[in-house]
Amino acid sequence: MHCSLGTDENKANNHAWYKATCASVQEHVLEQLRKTQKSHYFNDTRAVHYFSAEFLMGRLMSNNLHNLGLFEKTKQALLELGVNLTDIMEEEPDMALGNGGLGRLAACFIDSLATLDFPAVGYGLHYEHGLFRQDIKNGAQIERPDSWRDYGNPWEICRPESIQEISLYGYVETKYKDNGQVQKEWHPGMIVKGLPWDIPVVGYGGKTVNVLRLWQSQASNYFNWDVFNAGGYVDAQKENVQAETISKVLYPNDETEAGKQLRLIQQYFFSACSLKDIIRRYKRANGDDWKYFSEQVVIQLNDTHPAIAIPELMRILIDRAELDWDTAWDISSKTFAYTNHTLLPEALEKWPARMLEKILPRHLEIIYEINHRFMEKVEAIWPGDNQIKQKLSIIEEGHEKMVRMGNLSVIGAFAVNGVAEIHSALVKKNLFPEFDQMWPEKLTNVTNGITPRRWLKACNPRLSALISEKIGDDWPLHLENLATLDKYADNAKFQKQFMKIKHENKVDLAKDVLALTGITINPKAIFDVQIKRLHEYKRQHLNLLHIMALYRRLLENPNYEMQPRVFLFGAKAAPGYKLAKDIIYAINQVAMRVNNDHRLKDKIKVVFLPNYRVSLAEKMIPAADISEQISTAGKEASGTGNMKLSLNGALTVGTLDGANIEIAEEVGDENIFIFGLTVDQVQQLNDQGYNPYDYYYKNKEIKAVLDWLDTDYFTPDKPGALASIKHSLLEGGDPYKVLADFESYSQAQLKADKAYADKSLWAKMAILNTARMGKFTSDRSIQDYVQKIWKLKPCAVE
Ligand code: GP0
Repeated sequence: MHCSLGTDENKANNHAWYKATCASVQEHVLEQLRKTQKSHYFNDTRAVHYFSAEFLMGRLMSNNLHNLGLFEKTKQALLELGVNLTDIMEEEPDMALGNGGLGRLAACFIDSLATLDFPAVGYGLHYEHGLFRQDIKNGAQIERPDSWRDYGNPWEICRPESIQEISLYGYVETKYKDNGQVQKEWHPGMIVKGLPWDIPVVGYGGKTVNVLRLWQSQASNYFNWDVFNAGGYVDAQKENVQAETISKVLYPNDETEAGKQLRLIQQYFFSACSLKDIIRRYKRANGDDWKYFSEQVVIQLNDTHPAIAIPELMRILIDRAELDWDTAWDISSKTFAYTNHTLLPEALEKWPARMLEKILPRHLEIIYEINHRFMEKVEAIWPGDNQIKQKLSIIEEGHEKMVRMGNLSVIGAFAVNGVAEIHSALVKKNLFPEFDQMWPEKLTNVTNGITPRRWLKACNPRLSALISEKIGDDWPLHLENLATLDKYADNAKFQKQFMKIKHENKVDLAKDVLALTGITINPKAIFDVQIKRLHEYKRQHLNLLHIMALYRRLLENPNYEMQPRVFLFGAKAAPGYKLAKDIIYAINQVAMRVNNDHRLKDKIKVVFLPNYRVSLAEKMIPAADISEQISTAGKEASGTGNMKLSLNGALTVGTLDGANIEIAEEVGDENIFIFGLTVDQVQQLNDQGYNPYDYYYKNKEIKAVLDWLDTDYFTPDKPGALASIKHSLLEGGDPYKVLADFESYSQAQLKADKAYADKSLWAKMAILNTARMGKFTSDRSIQDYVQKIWKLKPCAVE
């Protein structure tokens, strides 16, 4: 505090204490960072470079303290100074540089990479504004800018010595060398500087500290008279993007592509800066010899967002290093691997060829060449089959020519993985079957995971202490050891301890809920939690319809038997996603009515917690009894919240989708409430022609709750304000089969209700969930990547 803030403990507020604590922790972090870099350098290690447009890091203080093994010491030290660590941790803003699952997965992965001592660098964008802050006004979502760096970020280090420059716009000149060979030269119209910020990533145990390197864009004073004279500059100006705007803001769309130029520029900007950074490091060790590049470097593309790195590396190898195409392709295609995160067609990125031509003219040429050569391969396998060519081509011909980044990624990568068994199977079967046929080894699965350091040890200290008391304290590194808890599942004393902790966590959350919303909830009620981005396929509206059905049952029969239940939601909607926002509004309107209806005697409460984010998840997850994982089968690639909740002893009510299937395999069918159509049944229903009206007319309850939405019962001043939901489920065709799954969902909920009434049974089930989640540590995911794809060796750090 004295040395870095120039302030005094007598006048320090919580924020100053927070900053001072960071500064003293950072000393330890940086010492290990230095040792790690030295060790990687001297051992000349192969490293993975995780390219991701998103890293949803959340807060770092608690995580760094736990991983350094300094949490208790720091807590004590501060206590002696009269300061409460938990309070000052609340001063830290979340690093919300991501939308949801994809970005949080990247954060869990770099934690595991450091923990397992693998040489790894995370590469991404240093957004000035992360995911928007969500306020709720009169029930509706309002977006406010997120300003996570307003008071500085004590963890990050600016590295002006490693600035990179990247090019945009302009034109390509064709030249002929003396030997008659063609040489291409890109004359850019604009040059942008990339300034790297390093966030140290502390492995558990505090040995390896890797870095997450995030690029901030800056203007350069470059003005290209060449391009101007050739008429290209005017073009570039027309679409000119101020350099500083490139890293200004994270696109707030989860799983949809806006097709915006700035987004493409963001993708190219961070991919190109990162590649240059990698190549600079490689050359320092290997000079101009490219022979060892793909032995030293593997690049993982987190979705197609950084796929433009493929033609960028090809450009560097051909135009700059002057390698021939085959040599360049051999290097490039041994360097990249690609993770697919979704089958939703609206999330598969495509860029208009015209846009690429304007912004990255040379890259478009290279993409055409990659495609041309690939089409020859296709012709050799399927001679004369134009349909297959059309399907596999990187270029989609239509009234507007599009570049398909998914196809480019599969063609340009040596490995492609889905994120859960079922998802990977569907990637092979439905998304890329011909690619699978061409390269039977290329497509594979790596089931997602979560870091148990953040998602159990740090966020649930009570349960962590109990577990350590029973099975020792190496479970954060060996999560499979949780299986030892199995033998306590029937132990009455352990059940009591386990459920007492759950209760205390619920009491804590109830306080937060009161402070945040003014709603009083009863910690004895079932805490039923659905936390994830708001999306039709995730079906928060199925949950809502069921809540309304329960409400109706209670009104019709005041003696209707059920355990008191608190339904807790946390979800942000993309600002332009109208129906998603309508669903948030509906949840809040139903909440208002239900929470104030004294006839219900608090049997149901509904709470929508505003501004769901990592730090709020850390409070909700330890307090959850029920985990809602209710996506339409086939739509949720994996899910990762499902793993966090189950690990903390919540029971899943879920469909056979994504990683739920593997969770069910682990915990056993008797410890999970599975419902709904399977992937195959959804397919059948679609084939035979799905008609949501069948369910509407057949099931009285469905009809009643849908019709209820049309009235003014929940929106007294505005009749019909909730009608869009009903509309989407009837005239809209109910694309996500909400009505088809309603009855089975309702049954599963009834089962859960009955199970909760049996305290000992519930405790047993909850314990078995925690005990059987070992598979879902991100350490296992990383080991899978290392064995199947990255082929890394750990590198010990002093
Ligand atoms: C998938 F395609 N996911 C996308 C995307 O654009 N954003 C995103 O967050 C998610 C999946 O929906 C997931 O199923 C998955 O677990 C996660 O990526 C990580 O693989 C939601 O948790």
